[in-house]
Amino acid sequence: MRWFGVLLAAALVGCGGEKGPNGDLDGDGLTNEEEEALGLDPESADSDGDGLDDKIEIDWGSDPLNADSDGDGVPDADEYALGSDPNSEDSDGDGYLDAWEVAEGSDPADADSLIYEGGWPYNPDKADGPDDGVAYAVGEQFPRFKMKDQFGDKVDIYDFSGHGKYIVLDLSAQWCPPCQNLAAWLDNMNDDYEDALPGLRKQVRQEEVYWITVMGEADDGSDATKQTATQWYDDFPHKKVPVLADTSREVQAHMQVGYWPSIIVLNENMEIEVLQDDFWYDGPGFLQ
Ligand SMILES: [Ca+2]
Ligand SMILES: [Ca+2]
Ligand SMILES: [Ca+2]
Ligand SMILES: [Ca+2]
Repeated sequence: MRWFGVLLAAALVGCGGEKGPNGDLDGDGLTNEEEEALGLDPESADSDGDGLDDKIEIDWGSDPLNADSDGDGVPDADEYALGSDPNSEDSDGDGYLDAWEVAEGSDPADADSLIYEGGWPYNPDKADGPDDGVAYAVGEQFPRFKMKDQFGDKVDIYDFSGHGKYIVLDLSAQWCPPCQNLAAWLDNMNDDYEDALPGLRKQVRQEEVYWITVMGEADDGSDATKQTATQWYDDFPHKKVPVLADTSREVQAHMQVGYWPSIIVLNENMEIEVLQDDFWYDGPGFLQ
């Protein structure tokens, strides 16, 4: 009966130990049988080589055979470290995609951490614009200004490009009554401009048109500051309108402001479509 004993020992090694179905060749916590059923590599604890062991990915819900489960450009290992959802492009549902938040330094797993506190649009593929000093004429591209808004965020106006929307730039002074009336109309506090600009404020509210207010001067005529933007927002708390402070009067110089408010309409490529005169005297033709 000696031969039988040898066979039995061989069978035990074959069915048990590290190589058997219940074994764990790569020591990752998943049995070889489980790995085979899932199509994983039983000899590699990290089948897709993304830095996360198979068992961790199974428990967490990411795809152990894809280094970027949701294909959003943020690798699973990074999503794990960030605490974001490996199966959602916008983990916290705040409207800013994970990849954008990682690029801009906000927290993709915290809906209170935003690229722009105001929730302004963002364009990850925005082109470079010209510097200040370009011609101020219909068809010319508007310069790429960055200014602080009412929340203290530095806003790149080119983030409003590429969304298929017109952008109304309204350069106002805090002390100027027509500017205040315009802001009040925009925020539904009066109807002063409804005949001249029918339907426009509704389009702004529905984000079919972007409206950006640029504060050119404070209430005493001095340079606008971040405080000027904050005070304007306190007076006219429109949720869709960024209020930017033109602290060094760059935009004012560029727009060659002759009176307040001054208006420019840009298309999605940041080209000037409408100048002030068209806007006020012919109505907002760009809406039709
Ligand atoms: Ca294993
Ligand atoms: Ca992995
Ligand atoms: Ca991802
Ligand atoms: Ca987000």
